[in-house]
Amino acid sequence: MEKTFVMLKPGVLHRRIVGEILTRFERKGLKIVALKLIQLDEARARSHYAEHADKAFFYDLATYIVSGPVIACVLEGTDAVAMVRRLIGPTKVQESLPGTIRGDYAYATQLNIVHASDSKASAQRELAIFFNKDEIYEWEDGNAEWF
Ligand code: 3AN
Repeated sequence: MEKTFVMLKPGVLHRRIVGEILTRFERKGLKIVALKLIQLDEARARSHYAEHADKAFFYDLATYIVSGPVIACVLEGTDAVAMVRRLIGPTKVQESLPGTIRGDYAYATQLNIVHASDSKASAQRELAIFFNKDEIYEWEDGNAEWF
């Protein structure tokens, strides 16, 4: 079992589609082990996107991500990092195919709806920015064998 970090960006709340997006992950069989609504401050936003600090789009990205609350989430499943990346689709909206979350819901790369960790190491780093250990629940899954 592997954990990955997912964040629904502010536009998801504005568009009232939190449930729709979470449903995509649940339907696939991923298990929610942590979930919260949170307003990021600048420090946490910078920490989360630290690898992009020198990019041209960093200011706009950091401004957008603190513009309203986000939904932070830890999902668990076999190969969860790669599975979630497949479900959300590529970063660039021109490359995200219909059927993926970005392909279905995002029109601009800057506002590409969701963030998901791109490696196991990123997942560990990112989930620790958003959650304390006691906010991640190792609950027994009655459907575990089915998945
Ligand atoms: P991903 O979110 O798919 O892991 P990253 O980590 O390369 O992609 O980029 C982080 C975020 O920065 C993206 N989700 C997107 O909002 C924004 N971003 C990435 N590339 C661009 C770009 N070329 N122009 C504008 N925004 C971008």
